[in-house]
Amino acid sequence: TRLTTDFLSRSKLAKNPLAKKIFEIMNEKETTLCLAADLTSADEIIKLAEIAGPHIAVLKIHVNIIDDFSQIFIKQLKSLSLKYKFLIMEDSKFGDIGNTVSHQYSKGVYKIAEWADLITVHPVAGPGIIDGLVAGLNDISEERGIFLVTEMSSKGALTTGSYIEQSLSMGDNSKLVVGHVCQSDLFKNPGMIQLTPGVKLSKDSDDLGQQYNTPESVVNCGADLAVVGRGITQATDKISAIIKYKDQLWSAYKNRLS
Ligand code: 5FU
Repeated sequence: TRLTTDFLSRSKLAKNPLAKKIFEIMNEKETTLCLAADLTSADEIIKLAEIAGPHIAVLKIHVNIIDDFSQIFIKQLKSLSLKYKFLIMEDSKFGDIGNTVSHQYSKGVYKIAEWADLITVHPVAGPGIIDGLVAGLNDISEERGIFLVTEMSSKGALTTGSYIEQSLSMGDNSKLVVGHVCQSDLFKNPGMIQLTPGVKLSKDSDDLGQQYNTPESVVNCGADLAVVGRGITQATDKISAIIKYKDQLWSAYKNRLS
């Protein structure tokens, strides 16, 4: 089954080339950590990426919270991603009709399609949203992948029942989809990746609806990649926090295999 198959074997079952690459990076660097660098200063993100780089598989940002976004920032981030071998995810959570998302993906100030290896997408608009994103990749030659936001981590999320079922089947029908953002073991396909946010060393919540589970419990609930944000960004000793999360996640993955 998906949860007991190792990443290297699963890399061979992935249909999307970037899904394959994520499995290979996790296997090689022995990390399933996706760092949510939710900082509003470009320099702060670059500084964090510089120390986290060797220990993460993916660096996730929200580009529209950065006060001083520039193409120089993108260049710096891109060069760190090559130096340390991690992928860049822009957590846009696209959610509009196909025509609109095709523009949001490739145009505007950010031109996300040009630099984000991975993006997130709400399936709420139906399969046309994926067609729109594919259209947005017209001029892009690099491999790209999307995660469908199938189940959210926050309290009272509306992502339940048949919404989840339909999101899973949207994922099965598109080669662009590398996996699902979700909280539980919802799918069987070992070539797809479960990305799970809401991870902290202790089970906890914030004041705005976020709900946290421990590294061990999210991995047992199927997480392949685990998203950690404030658990790291708000730690006084960031490198120790990074390594702590990385190690706990990796040993939980190893235990899951046996
Ligand atoms: F799709 C989702 C979700 O269901 N929950 C999330 O928390 C995405 N996220 C993102 O993961 C959120 O936008 C943050 O960037 C990150 C979690 O950050 P935290 O600081 O670890 O709570």
